[in-house]
Amino acid sequence: MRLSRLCVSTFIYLFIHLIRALLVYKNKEREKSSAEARCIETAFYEVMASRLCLLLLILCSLHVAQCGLRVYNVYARGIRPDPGNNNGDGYVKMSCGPASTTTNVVFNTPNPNWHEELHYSRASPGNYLELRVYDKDVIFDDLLGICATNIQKGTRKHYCNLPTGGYLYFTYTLS
Ligand SMILES: [Ca+2]
Ligand SMILES: [Ca+2]
Repeated sequence: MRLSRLCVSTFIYLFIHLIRALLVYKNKEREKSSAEARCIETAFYEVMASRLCLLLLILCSLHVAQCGLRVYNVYARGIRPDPGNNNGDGYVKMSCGPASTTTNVVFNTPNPNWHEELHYSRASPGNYLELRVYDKDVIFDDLLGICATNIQKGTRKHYCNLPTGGYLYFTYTLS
């Protein structure tokens, strides 16, 4: 919310300066000769270019500042989706607040690595992060376990023991 207000304030600031520069240019143009007007026009465009550079820099810094929550390096070891079957077809549903994502299915392995990430720019400390591990099947997928935590600032590694066997590992960063 604070960053959004800053962004709006930045746009208002730049807009006011743009209008002011335009008015100054128009007034000067009326008063001066054509040669002088060209100089003013050049100066005007230089000022506008510098303002645009400033705007781009601010937008880039806002984008970096809003990275929020990132969940990554998600993998499992030793999952056992069916009795007597050590290989699984695992995938993970990750969610935090309104943000959610589902990984691809990694077929026929008890040790899947998932490369998908969950991003949530509005996350804050204490938010509930949940990862559900499934085994893909023909009709009904099996829920192998749920791994959940209330997120805290910084980078943290987590793992959970899955009830059907094996472990789920993941890392998250909350900035
Ligand atoms: Ca199964
Ligand atoms: Ca399966």
